[in-house]
Amino acid sequence: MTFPFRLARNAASALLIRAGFGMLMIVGAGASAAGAAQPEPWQTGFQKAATPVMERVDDFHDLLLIIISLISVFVLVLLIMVVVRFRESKNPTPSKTTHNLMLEVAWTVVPVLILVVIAVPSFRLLYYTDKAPKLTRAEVAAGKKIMTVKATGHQWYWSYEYTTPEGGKLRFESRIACRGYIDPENRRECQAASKRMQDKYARKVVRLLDVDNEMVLPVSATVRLYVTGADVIHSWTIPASGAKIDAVPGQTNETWVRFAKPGWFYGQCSEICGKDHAFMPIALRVVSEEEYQAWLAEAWNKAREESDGFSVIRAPEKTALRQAPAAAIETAGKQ
Ligand SMILES: [Cu+2]
Repeated sequence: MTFPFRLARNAASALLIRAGFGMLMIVGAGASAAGAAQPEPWQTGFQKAATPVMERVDDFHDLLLIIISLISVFVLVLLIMVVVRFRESKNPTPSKTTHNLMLEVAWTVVPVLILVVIAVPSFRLLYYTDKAPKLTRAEVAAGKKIMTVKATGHQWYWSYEYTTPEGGKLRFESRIACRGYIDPENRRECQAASKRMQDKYARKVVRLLDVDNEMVLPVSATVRLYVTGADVIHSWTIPASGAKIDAVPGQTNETWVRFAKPGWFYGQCSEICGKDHAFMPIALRVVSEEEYQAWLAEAWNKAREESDGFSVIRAPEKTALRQAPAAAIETAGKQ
């Protein structure tokens, strides 16, 4: 479902919101890591949509922008009319009218209709973000699968759980890489992180957004995200993905993402969760399928060695047994 407003986006959003900041945004755009989805200096609009969900969020935003702009202009015109036509000098004896049935029906019914126009696409979008869409036959034939990653919010870091193709399940912790350069201890942390980033990805560390172990996803894969909290309520979000979901202890919430292009995507915990709420960013690296498999193999090695905050939740052998109950029962029957 695509609104006809997609085409109008540049015209409407850019003109209404960004016009005055256009030049400043162009100047500011050069300041960030190339191609990364993160806030820009003087940014006023959304980050560029990277998933189908965010494209729809953009469309919905544009629809709302048009509606609220029309309402604002209408109210402004009414106000100017009142000020000009009914000013004291022009209209010395005001009317004592207190009721007008048609007018009162209209100003009740019209807002209700406007709300209905907003509610329909709003609910449609809400349900679209709720569950990963089923794969098409062509996608299944091409061997595509819906993969699942679980994110858990902790005071004050995130942890992620992945399943390897062999059935092993691993977990790793993802902690902020650089808080800032003022406090000497943080400065040392940032310098070390910057060196690590330079060696590994040939770029600087992004203050407040980069982490030690980033989440990694294959490009164009449909990823079901399970999100929960370990202690208090956190909220997992990456603005460019359109996913924003509460991490509630004792409950697993679900949403999904599918990134169209590789790159770095950033977000921050979005539910005030304690003193270091501002220091538990979400960093995601979207890579090709081959790079993803290589990363997963490396992650599994780290998990087995229990290094870098990686650990094994479930070894593959046990899972293989569990996945083949029929064969196990058959063997048991023959004995
Ligand atoms: Cu949090």
